[in-house]
Amino acid sequence: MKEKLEQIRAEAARALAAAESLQAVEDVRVQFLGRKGRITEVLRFLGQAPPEERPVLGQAANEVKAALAADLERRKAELEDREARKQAQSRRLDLSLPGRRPRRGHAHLVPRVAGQIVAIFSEMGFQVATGPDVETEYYNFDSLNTPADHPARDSHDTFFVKPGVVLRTHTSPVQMRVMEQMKPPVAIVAPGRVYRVDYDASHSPMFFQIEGLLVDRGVSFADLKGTLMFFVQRFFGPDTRLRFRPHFFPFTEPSAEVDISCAICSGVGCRLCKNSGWLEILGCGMVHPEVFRYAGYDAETYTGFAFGFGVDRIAMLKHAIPSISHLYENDLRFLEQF
Ligand code: 2U9
Repeated sequence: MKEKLEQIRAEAARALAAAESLQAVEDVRVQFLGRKGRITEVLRFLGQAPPEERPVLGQAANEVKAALAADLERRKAELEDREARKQAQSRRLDLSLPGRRPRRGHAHLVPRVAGQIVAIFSEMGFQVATGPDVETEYYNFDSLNTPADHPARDSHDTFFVKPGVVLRTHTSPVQMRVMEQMKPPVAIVAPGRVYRVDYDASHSPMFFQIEGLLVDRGVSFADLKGTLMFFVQRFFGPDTRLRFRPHFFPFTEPSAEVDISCAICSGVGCRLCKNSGWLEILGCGMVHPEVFRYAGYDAETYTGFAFGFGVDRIAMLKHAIPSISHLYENDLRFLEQF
């Protein structure tokens, strides 16, 4: 029986040395010290040994049991230590590795062009004004002399949030709010998003506008022309020509649409200008006296001009972009070109 114990101990030592995981160590424990384990089995036969040998054998069996338990603990600690080292090794900071370069973004074409336009008007002394995208019908239409039955007020053209409240269809309400707050002279540009129920190659339901307003004593249509000429030649180049065509807007009188000589062919005729030599870029006019009345300005004392353009359209003309959807589909292969 003693030899048997020695043999079991040797076997257990071999099994333990081969155990490469905590689970394998546990398996060895069950195999030798478990309820049906090899040592337990030996102890069960202790009763059959001659009585004088029993204390010696019992002690020997207990010693083997204790030694095996200690071996198991040691092996377990060894494996745990090895695992911890491996983990630490894999997390070690390698200062020789090349740094990861963060991908740098850049401003989207539309706000960038908006910034360039605003900068040109700032040079002329215009201040920047902003206002809410969600507007009352009063500020978006009524105060701008747009009659209740005007087609633009239809739900086919304007997004209604609830009765009397719309997504602004132009940034004109910003100028109206500024006029309510301050007396002339006023010289402001209002950049911002606007919304219209419209969707094709040249219209998006949301687009970016910049409008301008200048009010003072003695402001004339000539001042409007000079201001727009300065802007256009700065933005599109010094040889750019301007053409005013009579038009109608409820908030200005007289009103005009403005064309520039084609930025691509300089007026010779090309695909961009549909062979006309001209590109329509903005609308403008002298502020309607009725609009002054809503603002609380005396139309006998003050005159003013206003203008408005779509930044998207200007960006498209400058870079010969064929469809407005390119600007808002967020395809980086397109956006990264600018
Ligand atoms: C006030 C008084 C007058 C702003 C103006 C236009 C002409 C114009 C369009 C150009 C292309 C809008 O983006 S677009 O569709 N705008 O033609 N806007 S005059 O007139 C104002 C604004 C505010 C108080």
